[in-house]
Amino acid sequence: MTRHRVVLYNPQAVFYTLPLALLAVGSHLDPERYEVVIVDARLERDPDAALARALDGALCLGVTVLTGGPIADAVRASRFAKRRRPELPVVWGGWHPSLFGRECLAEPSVDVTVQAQGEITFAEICDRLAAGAPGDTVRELKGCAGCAYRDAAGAVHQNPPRALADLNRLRPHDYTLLPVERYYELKGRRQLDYISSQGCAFRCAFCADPFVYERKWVGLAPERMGEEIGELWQRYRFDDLSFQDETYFTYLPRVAAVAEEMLRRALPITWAATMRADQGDRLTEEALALCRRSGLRRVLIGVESGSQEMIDRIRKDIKVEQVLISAEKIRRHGIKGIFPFIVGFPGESDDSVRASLDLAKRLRAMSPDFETPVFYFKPYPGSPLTDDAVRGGYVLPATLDEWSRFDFIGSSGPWVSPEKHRLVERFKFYQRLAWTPGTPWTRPARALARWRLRQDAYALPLEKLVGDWLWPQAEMS
Ligand code: B12
Ligand code: SF4
Repeated sequence: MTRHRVVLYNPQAVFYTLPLALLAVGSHLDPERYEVVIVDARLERDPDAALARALDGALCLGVTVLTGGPIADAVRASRFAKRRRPELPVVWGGWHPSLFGRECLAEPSVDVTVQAQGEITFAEICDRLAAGAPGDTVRELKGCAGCAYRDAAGAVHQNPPRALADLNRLRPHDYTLLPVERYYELKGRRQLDYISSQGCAFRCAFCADPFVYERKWVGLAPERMGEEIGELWQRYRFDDLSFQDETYFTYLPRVAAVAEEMLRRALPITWAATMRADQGDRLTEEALALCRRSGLRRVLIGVESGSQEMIDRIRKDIKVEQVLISAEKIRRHGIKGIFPFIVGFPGESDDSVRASLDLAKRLRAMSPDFETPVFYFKPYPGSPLTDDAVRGGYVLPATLDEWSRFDFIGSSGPWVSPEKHRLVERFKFYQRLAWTPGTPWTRPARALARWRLRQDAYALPLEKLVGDWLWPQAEMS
């Protein structure tokens, strides 16, 4: 039987999380029929040369695309592939093509876009491409659920969506498709990324997940996770496992069962995952202790706002008290916490921003192991808040080129006045200075920063001017 080569491309970026999306779609292809080659531009000195080598004789190219910066390299790589092999079908999947499946097809180098969960859709696309006549292939995608495509005459077709499949029916992720040790080197630690669920049952109004996965959630069974994690540890000897699930603590009995699976195998690892404040509140002391014993070292709990009114407006469906209860619980168990906040929601009052900074202060002071990054609201597409902003006159990018410049990490949207921006930036600086361990020389500056935070006194920020001058690239959060 001919084995077709399928090339998967991860665009350039400045972070080194394993390309789990490509691992997922690549692993689900039948290895008897397909040879999967993953080209991760983050690992290549010359990504074009690596892509050119891989594309020779390939059946198709798949590219994973997040909204923002990665789009530019995704377009560049797709055009490069088309220049070399004009007849080669180029398939885009991931969050941006899930939100803008038809619009992405305005780019001539993209033939097909996949929406939401990609494994089964991509396998069907590859099967159809492998069965079709060369050069005639893209027309064969009529009726293939979960994708949109451009036919040979240039017309765009959107096929019906595909139902979310139970992850336990999909093939296990084949990490041998990746040079895992290279990622360890780049991360500077033996940390393995792993995903155990897809989708999310909640409805936060700033998030695209409810739109893309329609508030559905699917997760791997604990027994399968125990087996996979055990085997992965035997092969890759990682020290830390990073769960990339949207909300890992969704089903608490599953979380406890996975912890038991890890303990049963006596894996010498730590792990980190995401938790909602309501889930932390419901989690029993015994279950948390079990997680801790199995290696839980850190949870990320999205707080978003310190104002209950704003929390309700963004439909986070948590209570401020639940944040504090969860924080106190994890502190008692010696677990680290990251509590991200978002300020600058459209129409957000000064009082609401103050309430967020106050809660961030309170959490930060609870434990040296707590971090409280503060981000500005970004109207990422696919969320009700973004739709409201657009109705209110906010103009979203229209082309892929504009979308590729849509990362406003570190900058604020139009809903933050210059005064508010100044206040938040000063607050972030003094929080960092106050709680980051330093040398004896910086002790007076740290004491002054704590005093400033207690008094909310951020005028004449001389320390910040010096800090910005010395470390112009300091962390943006
Ligand atoms: C790890 C992660 C990161 C990492 C690295 C991202 C990376 N490229 O690897 C870091 C920390 C750097 C990061 C940064 C950011 N992230 Co992030 N991140 C994630 C996270 C937690 C996991 C991604 C993952 O590996 N998923 C596992 C895989 C299996 O799922 P998947 O990506 O959805 O892939 C499936 C389908 O999409 C599809 N598919 C995907 N690619 C392809 C390709 C082909 C060819 C096919 C056929 C199918 C296909 O099939 C896959 C299997 O079903 C997701 C949430 C999540 N759980 O997905 C958020 C998420 C992707 N991040 C998001 C955001 C908003 C950000 C940030 C802007 C900052 C922030 N405040 O969080 C930045 C900047 C991103 C950027 N523009 O560069 C959003 C994306 C929104 C969007 N429109 O793109 C998500 C969805 C979180 C959310 N709910 O809002 N992120
Ligand atoms: S922010 Fe988190 S909890 Fe809320 S809908 Fe998105 S993924 Fe779910």
